[in-house]
Amino acid sequence: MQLHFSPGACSLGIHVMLEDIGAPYELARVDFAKRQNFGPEFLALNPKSRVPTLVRDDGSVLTEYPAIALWLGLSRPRAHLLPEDVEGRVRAMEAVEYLVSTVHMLGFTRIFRSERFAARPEDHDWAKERGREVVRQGFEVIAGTLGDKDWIAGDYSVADPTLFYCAFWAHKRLNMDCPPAITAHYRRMLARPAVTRALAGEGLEA
Ligand SMILES: N[C@@H](CCC(=O)N[C@@H](CS)C(=O)NCC(=O)O)C(=O)O
Repeated sequence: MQLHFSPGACSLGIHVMLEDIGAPYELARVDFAKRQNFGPEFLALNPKSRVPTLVRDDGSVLTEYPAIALWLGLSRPRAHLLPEDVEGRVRAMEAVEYLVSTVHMLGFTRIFRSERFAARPEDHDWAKERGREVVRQGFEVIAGTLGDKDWIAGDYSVADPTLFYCAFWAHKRLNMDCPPAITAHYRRMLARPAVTRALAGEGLEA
């Protein structure tokens, strides 16, 4: 497998899952500053210009974070990245979907890429504040799901590295105050060797 990633992007969550699985994989860095994700080589792989992009061992390409997470969980059952039961599986994917499509795409993206949400520079602060509201609300929802559990779906699952990349952005990039359950989950993730290896592999500090 080959993971196309950008350091510290949402691909970090998939990177952690690959480390959890422990099967061989390669990393292919996509340099956003050089707009490599809009270059012909990358577009031939993923016309959506996005990471994570996963090239599987048969050469086929899988895109969209939730689909990649689901495929990794289903195709590597021995890694236990999805709960055994149907209810546990859909709950794990419910959290993945919410974190990626709402907390990330409608929250963090408003903060990091305000120009995509407000054309006029004078409106960028408004877009960023709205993004922070979405993230705050999203973290409250996920903190409620966590309750006093260690992991979102009961056992550790693909939902946890997904919350991790969001919490990494909140703690390391934005210095945001997060609900205690989110910060405790973030610390639990940082204590996992797979997370240490993924961060090191991207040249990031915990
Ligand atoms: N819907 C995609 C979104 C992924 C996404 O937005 N990735 C960001 C990095 S966190 C990206 O590739 N951004 C490049 C860009 O916006 O130009 C997914 O679920 O994988």
